[in-house]
Amino acid sequence: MATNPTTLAPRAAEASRHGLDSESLQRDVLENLVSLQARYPAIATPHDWYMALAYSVRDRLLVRWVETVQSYAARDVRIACYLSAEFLIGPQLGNNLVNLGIEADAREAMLALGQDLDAVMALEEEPGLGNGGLGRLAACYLDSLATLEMPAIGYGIRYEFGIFRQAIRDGWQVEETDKWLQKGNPWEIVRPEVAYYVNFGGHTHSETDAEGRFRVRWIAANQVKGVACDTPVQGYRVETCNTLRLWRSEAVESFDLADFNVGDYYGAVEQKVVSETLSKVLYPNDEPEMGKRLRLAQQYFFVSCSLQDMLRLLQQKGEPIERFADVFVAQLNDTHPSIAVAELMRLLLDECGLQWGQAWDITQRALAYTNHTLLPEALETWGLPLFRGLLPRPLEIIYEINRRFLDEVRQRHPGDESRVSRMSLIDESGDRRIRMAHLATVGSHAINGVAALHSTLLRETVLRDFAELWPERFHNVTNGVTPRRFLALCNPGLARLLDQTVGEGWIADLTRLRGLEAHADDEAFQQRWRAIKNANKEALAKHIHSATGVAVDPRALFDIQVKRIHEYKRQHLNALYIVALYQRLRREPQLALAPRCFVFGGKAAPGYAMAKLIIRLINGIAEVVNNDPAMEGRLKVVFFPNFNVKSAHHIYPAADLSEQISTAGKEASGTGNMKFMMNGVLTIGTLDGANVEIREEAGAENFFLFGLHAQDVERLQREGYRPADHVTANDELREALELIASGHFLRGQSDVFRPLVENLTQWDHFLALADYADYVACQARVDAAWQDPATWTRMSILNTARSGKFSSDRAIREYGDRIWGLAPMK
Ligand code: H53
Repeated sequence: MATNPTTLAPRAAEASRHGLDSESLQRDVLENLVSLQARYPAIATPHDWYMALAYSVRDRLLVRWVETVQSYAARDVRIACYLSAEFLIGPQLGNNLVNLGIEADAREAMLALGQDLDAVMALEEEPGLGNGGLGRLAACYLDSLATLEMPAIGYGIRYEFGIFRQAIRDGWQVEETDKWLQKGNPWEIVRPEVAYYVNFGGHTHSETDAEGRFRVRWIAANQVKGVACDTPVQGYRVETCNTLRLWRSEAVESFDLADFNVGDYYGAVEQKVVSETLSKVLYPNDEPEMGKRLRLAQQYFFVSCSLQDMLRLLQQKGEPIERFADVFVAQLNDTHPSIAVAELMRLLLDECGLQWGQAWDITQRALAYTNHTLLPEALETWGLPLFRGLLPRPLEIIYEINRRFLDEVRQRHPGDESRVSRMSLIDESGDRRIRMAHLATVGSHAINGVAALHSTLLRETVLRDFAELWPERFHNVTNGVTPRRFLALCNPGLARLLDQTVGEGWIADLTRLRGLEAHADDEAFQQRWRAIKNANKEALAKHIHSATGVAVDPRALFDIQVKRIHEYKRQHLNALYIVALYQRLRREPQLALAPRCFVFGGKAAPGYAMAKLIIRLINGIAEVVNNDPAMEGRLKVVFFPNFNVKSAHHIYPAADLSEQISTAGKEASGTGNMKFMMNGVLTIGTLDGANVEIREEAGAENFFLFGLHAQDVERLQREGYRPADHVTANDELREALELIASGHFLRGQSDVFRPLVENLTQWDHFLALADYADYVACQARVDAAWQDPATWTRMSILNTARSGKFSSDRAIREYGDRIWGLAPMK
């Protein structure tokens, strides 16, 4: 794609194509320092140098970007639109350098200017426009779409404040606002001319138009304007540069006017503030459904802007409305954009004048839905009064979709009213609520889960009735992560060794890492492998020291659990084991136990008290263990604050052991597990999410497996689970729980951790105690393997070698084949 020299006049293309060599970069950085930052080298701050370099790199993206956009407009291609409330894209500079293939040139250019590229890159503020896995997945997929040269646009929200910054004070999580835009964002291009109006509130009015056709008009109480803010997404060493288009909300001037005319100036300003609030802040979406009006408004806002943008692009291409689904396919990333089903119908019916049947056909062909969770508390539903107040016209359309859909169900299953009420888009069991997963499913031609196990469970549980009705619509696409960011960029030492061993092609074809298998037992190769890991561990040790003040020994086993803090992810299971180890070492100082450094990282949703308590517990354990001379440095515990994409770059490459210990059946996929694996990290894990496939690929002998299977979990919970039995049966566990409850890890305050201990011993919703003994036994196998470096290194090499499946390139190819009807252009 995007190589057509006729799309720009050849001379213009030539002139705008900045050189990729170090001299031209150096020249441009100096020029930008003056012309954009108004500085000269002697007084330039490090941040000025960052901006000057970032703009120089951006210029190199722009010509590819413009050509890519032109070629999509001109050619008969289907465009994949990825609709997501979150894009956790991470720092951009390093990734763009890697994808343009100019990292070495940039390093040389900056050196010639007296600057260190790594130090300059470290200054970049990351856009935290996502909570965790789902948002980061969207970013990996954009990288792969561009790399595979597939026509694609990412659509989302340009939050002014992204995910909060996590500080740790007295061991507790404290949330601080994320002012990522404070110093400007060199990667963003605002397009005030690309703007759409979005209705809220008011009522609807039916009328018959001049041609005698029945039409519905939505008389809104309020309108908000969405303005496009674009970020280029450069593919790896290709000419394609796709677009991430995020919507920023603004006030609609004409709406203020009415108030202004009657003298209500302050009322008009207030309206403006409300409109601009819409894209102000990212919600922590992994909290149980919170019924926030603003959150629903955000979802509708970005979905409506995106669909209107697609209609405009269709028109620009000179295509008739009937061709909408031939030109576009929109992937709904979880239910957050699922209002697209009603909104596309509304646009086609009310704005384009299509009949229901035709509009419905287009909608279903254009939409596809990815489910990312089975947890009942995380499945979105909206109460009817809230929904009706904000979106009266979409609600009418949802009622009509539901009426027609339930007629179909009744025809297939006459008399089965319990099935009808289970499948209805409206949950009538309590206060009436709209089930967004049902809406997304009914409105889509394809529905997928994100790992093999999760897709199976999705078909068997949450969407069972739907899978019975339309089995052909259900798919699995196991998640993937980009090897550009999570290997090439963040682990340059290993990347160099991979280049030398299997050739550079691995970055765009990760299956080539299989070539490493031949070297897994080679002693000299193993030594190089270990040297790289050790260097990464030393680097992480420095980051840990500067972030927490804790000194850790890089020779210890780095045992790492980084992910959102949640009971189902079971950081507390890990913590219980550490307490048990601590007690063992206190009792038996001579115990032959390899030195370990446990590292935790991750944010707790601000309203999730139990998750915050788990953070406090980890910090409490860290304080006691790290300061106990009896541990002789054999045990260290660290909570690394503010885990984000930037710190992840240092963490994945430095780990020895990856903790993937969620209750089986609860983690849809996980993607951190894949990032660790690529970096040669061994997994201790349950048969949950993508762990199942990681183990299959790595080989059972290269994976530390423990724990109940998903069916056991389900059965145990159905039949009645009694956590106290496990406490009685296991003295070490009982003592660990008692020590925590006693306040030992909180300077003697015995009341603080009590709720956690009581929760575990009475309910233990996620079966941490049921899996405890097996986890401990498995950790003993880890210890034994670690004590034999040749065995460990072999396992590590084989994990990297067999990680090819988990490239997001593979996942995107599968979406292209199975769901979008879209092939890579390469
Ligand atoms: O999505 C990831 C999965 C992970 C799952 C996560 C996720 C969110 O980050 C947010 C909401 C949601 O429903 C699911 O928990 O297992 O790997 C990407 O698919």
